Amino acid sequence: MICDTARGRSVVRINQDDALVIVDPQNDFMPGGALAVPGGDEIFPILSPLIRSFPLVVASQDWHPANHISFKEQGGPWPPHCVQRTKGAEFHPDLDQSRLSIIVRKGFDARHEQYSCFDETSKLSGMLKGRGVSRIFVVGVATDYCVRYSVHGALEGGLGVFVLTDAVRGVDVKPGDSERALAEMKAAGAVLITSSELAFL
Ligand code: VGL
Ligand code: ZN
Repeated sequence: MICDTARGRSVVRINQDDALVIVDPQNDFMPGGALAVPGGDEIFPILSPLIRSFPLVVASQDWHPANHISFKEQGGPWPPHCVQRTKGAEFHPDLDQSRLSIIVRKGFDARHEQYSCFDETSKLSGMLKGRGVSRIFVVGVATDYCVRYSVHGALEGGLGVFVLTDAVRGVDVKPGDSERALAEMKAAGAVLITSSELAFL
């Protein structure tokens, strides 16, 4: 990790090979939505300055057909959410979309759950590495599902992965799921930091 010290605290200096990856910042995952993540919308004020500062900004979008296998009426664990072309699937109005360079949709195959935006179908690791990206900084929802699986996918894809712990929120179906997910990401090689530890040129 490239660290240096400014006023006695250690910082990670963001450079041209870094990308911000915003996982599923969609209406249905925010308070009032179909699969609301507690405090999900608290991430947006933290994201705004990051979106303006990172050289490359990527967002993923859960994008399900109405008969997706993860929905309760199909035997899955979740209420219907992020159905293609509905309001709930749209990015939340507090997300600054002006600097989004890549949008990755996932979960569009009715028969397969797809929590990771870095799996073999999305080819996102290869696309980012092809653009010279070596490190990604992950934010978004939900810590214990799509953030978790995306982080593991990106590590497997050979990217350096940082998770900004103040800018992720989880569902916590079981209390502590998000904390456990973060510990597991760290054990797998992700670096857990907060947005206040980032420094921009
Ligand atoms: C997610 C549950 C179902 C997520 C997506 O974005 O974490 N969670 N679909
Ligand atoms: Zn989903």
